[in-house]
Amino acid sequence: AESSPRDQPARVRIFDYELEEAISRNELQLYYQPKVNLATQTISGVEALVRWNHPEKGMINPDDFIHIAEENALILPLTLWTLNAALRQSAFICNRHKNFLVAVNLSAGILDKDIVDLVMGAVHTWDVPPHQLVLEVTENAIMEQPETCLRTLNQLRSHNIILSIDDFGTGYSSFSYLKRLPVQELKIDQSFVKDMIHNVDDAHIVQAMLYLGRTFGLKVIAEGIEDWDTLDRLATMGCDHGQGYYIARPMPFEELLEWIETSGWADTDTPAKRAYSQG
Ligand code: G
Ligand code: MN
Repeated sequence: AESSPRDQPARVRIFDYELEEAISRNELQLYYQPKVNLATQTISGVEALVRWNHPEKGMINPDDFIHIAEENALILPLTLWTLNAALRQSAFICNRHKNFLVAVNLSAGILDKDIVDLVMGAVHTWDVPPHQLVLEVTENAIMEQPETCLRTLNQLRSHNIILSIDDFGTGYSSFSYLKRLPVQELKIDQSFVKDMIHNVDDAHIVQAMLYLGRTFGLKVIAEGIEDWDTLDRLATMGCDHGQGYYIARPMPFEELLEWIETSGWADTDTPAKRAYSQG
């Protein structure tokens, strides 16, 4: 592939050859962001988010390099690295806490049939029950090749993998496809959550998504919760699950272990240590 700078903000310019080396040089690192149950005040799992610890350019977020990986056939190795690292690190938590879910993002373009064996191989290798792995897929990824994706998602589902629609509400999917998707979770995109306290339209959209999710029997999770008011409003609206900076920022695995022990969000097996705090 041609090695040219992409449309990057001036701050970070990434070259595709660098990304190829990043995997072999072990420059990638996983950060974990907790997903919590707002109703029971417990941690329900984590979303694994890849970061690139670039030797000169510092810590780079996935938004700045995932699209390069997608354009350069690096997305499969990158995704497999992420999947395996996430399962390897969290396997013991999953085995200790049977309700703990580990989520990994799947990009467009890798939802073909080969991914099923790769995913099942990974859960076997790391001894994580398939029903504790969540794969997050965006609507747009699915809509690029709906028939292929549908077949693949059905196969993953037949192996008890949990499937989640990421960034829900921002894509181009039609309800006729949504109806056919074998998903268990719907993630309300953070763009609707961020201002829902002040923007009535956003609040109505969130409410409608909650209704839609409930009707289809899906677990609905709101992403991008950045303050107490939003968290409280969501809980009042009947949104049982949340994720966002107010609860916790993405963090390295060692910090996650400490967070599970010390945060107000109790682990999955013990009663809540304290009520919501406004601090
Ligand atoms: O779309 P997806 O669920 O994969 O998005 C996760 C991204 O959103 C991560 O990059 C994460 O750092 C970011 N994120 C998570 N919580 C918040 C939040 O509360 N506010 C903002 N602005 N970004 C968030
Ligand atoms: Mn996601």
